Amino acid sequence: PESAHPLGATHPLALAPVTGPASSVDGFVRQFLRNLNYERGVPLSASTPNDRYMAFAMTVRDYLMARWLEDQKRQREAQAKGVAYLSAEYLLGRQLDNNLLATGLSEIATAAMETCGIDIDDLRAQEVEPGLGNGGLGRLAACFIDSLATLGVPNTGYGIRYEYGIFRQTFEDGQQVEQPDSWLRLGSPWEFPHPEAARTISFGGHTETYDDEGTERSRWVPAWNVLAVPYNYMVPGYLNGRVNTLRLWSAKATNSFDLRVFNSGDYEEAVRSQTFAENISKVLYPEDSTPQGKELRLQQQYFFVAASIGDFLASLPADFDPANLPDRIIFQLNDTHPVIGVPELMRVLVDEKKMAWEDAWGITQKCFAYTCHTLLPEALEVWSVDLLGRLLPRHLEIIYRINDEFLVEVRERFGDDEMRIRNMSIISEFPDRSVRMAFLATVAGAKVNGVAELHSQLLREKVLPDFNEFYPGKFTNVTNGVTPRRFVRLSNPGLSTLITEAIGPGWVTDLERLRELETYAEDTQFRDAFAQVKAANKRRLGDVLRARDGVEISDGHMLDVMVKRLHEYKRQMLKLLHIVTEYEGIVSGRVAASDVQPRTFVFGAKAAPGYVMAKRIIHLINAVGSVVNDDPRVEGRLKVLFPPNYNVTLAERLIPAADLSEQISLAGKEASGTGNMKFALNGALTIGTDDGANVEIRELVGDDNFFLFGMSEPEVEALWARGYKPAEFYQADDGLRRAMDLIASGAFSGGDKTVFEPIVSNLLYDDRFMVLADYSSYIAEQAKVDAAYADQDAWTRSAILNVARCGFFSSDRSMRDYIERIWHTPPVI
Ligand code: B1N
Repeated sequence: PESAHPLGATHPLALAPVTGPASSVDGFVRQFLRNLNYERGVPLSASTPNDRYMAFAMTVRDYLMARWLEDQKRQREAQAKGVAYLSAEYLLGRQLDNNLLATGLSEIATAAMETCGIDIDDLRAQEVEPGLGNGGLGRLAACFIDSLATLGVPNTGYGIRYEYGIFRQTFEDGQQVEQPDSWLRLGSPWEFPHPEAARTISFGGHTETYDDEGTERSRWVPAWNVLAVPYNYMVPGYLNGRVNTLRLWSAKATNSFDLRVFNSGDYEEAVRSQTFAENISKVLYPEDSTPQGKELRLQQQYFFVAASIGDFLASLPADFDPANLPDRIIFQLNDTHPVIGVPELMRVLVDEKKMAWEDAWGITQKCFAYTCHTLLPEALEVWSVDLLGRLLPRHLEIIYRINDEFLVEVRERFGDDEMRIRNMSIISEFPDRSVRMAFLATVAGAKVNGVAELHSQLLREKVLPDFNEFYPGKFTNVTNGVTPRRFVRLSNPGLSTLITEAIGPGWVTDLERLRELETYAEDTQFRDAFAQVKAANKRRLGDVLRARDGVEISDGHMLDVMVKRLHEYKRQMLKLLHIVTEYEGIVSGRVAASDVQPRTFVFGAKAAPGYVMAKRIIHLINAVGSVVNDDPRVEGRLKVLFPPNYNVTLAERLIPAADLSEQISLAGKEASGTGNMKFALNGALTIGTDDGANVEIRELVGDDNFFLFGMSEPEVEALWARGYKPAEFYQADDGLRRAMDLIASGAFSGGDKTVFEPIVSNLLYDDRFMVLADYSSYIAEQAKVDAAYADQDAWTRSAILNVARCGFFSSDRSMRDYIERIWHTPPVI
């Protein structure tokens, strides 16, 4: 029986007020030593750094525990509507500092460790970040759950506990080599496994019909099962005592696998099938934007979505009427990866709860909403009917019926317009019969949103125009955001102090208040202080890069940073052509090195392991870097740094140190970008195209504080329509020709002309992302950047205005937009 007490015990001793350890240095030390002794089983004197990190993290955890238990209980009892965020990725970053911040314990904890002779920075360094995502999409999910906890909105984040997250990138001879990311090797203090709450997830088999007291019904007779074991993680709000839950599922073999040992006597086979089951949550697919349609990926998707939907339904009271589901839950689909949840909910309602199809469909259409994160056609997920039918035969039937009924409605509206029917069908026939998951999500979702204004507009007009016409009002925009807790308050303590001294601490949860900094942009003292923070951040970054990679950042250099996944549409090649152009100018003698504005170009980028062109580009960046960095003629005025294994932890040091943010995708290709927001909020100026959320950044900060270049999306379309011939741009621009020729000459490959030839010829004869077309405009704008940087004080003023005007990009604002336009889930106080 549930007691009134959050800790659940009816024993009189447990009825004392629920508190964590005492919020004092002594209280912290006591709990730390208790954890060290009783949880790690070691005395302080014999403890390892990992013991100390684990005990420390557990201590921070202990302060959150009572609130967490209270919130779980409250959310059960309040019966308020909540958000189930379904995401295959959560790129969380390190947890320790975030949890210290959320509890307000930093000072006490630091002092407590001092009394134990422990440097808290050594503990921080122990933590391996959970890299359970590829890039922007996964990091966005992490920002969103942080904001929901901070706003006090009931939310469970659902996802997969990959045993191996995004690979660790190393370079060998300048080329990317992937290493497994065994982030769990030393154990994680932040997770709570609940094997007793495991859910059984079925796959394969066939369907059959049966007579259910006069009604013909379908049912699924699956062939095999796996267990989904939930691991819970705390998601604390910022200084508000709220703790939501992130529930990640781990695959385990069911007993039926073990039973085979008895039945067949084939021990090896039994172990093999166990391994097979547990493979499902073994590794994150390292593809960003280009899913490969692999069977294991579909297994992962169904595995976590079925477990999550089942978990939510099981949390409802036994007498809950499923007709009321839309009053209690919204399942937010983070891209198409969880869309198999749509037929899953239908299956549960129709086959298991015996609901009429029409009723179940009405409910389902209210319980899901879909966020699209891309415009690239190759990124729109499709599953072959073959594969889907083999793995999830009942779900395929359900999808067919959804589609049949949908197409009947389309015919009613538009008549027998076969072209339109073909274009709108959830099932596509060519090249193979397959299910278009974005279409399924659009038909099922109460709302469909893009992630920036331009992206949402293109989604309506170019990607899903027929659907937009068919469902007026279904499409909406919610511009992405980033959490100011991690990406300003934690990552940029110097700037945070400066801001708080100027306008008070309220900005951390009300980021629009940064506007109050506008007047400070005119204040010389403030500008000096701001510039000093930037310089200090560069030194902090220098310390990190020296320790991790043995490289130095030169004093007085502009820090020009491009960090994001390596993809041709993002155009790291354009950045590289700029560097080669500068270098070529110096070595050809046309430009005196002393006339070059000193710059350090920093890249951070992982390439999908199977993306050959992306890996070649990484190789070329490294090759150019080693030549440029070692050439005495450059006099150290140009430097290229490419620290390997860019991740959240490195981002937190890099972004606050940057002067210039490179956001240079081909217009119409980057859905939003979120790195762009992080840089602007940390006082970097942007050089960027009119793409994704850059458009909104520029509108807010003003043209004078943004370096715009390149074709607009309509200009891109027009150039395609005219017929794009990149070689013409090569012929027409001397700088471009010299840069390309220098690469082709083997200057960066020890004279070998073959190594980078595929890059050069791809640009000359294909260039899908129009690097050459935007080159001259980019170079011209970079000259303006140099000129602007020469006036340090004016630059700093612009940087302050960037910070002051980008409060809009808080993920708190994104969450409020979702709540108002899509979810209708007010905070529960
Ligand atoms: O999602 C981010 C956006 O800011 C970026 O512009 C966008 O590129 C990114 C398949 C994706 N879109 N699609 C993916 C990731 C993994 C995968 O397996 C697709 N990531 C984005 C947040 O909205």
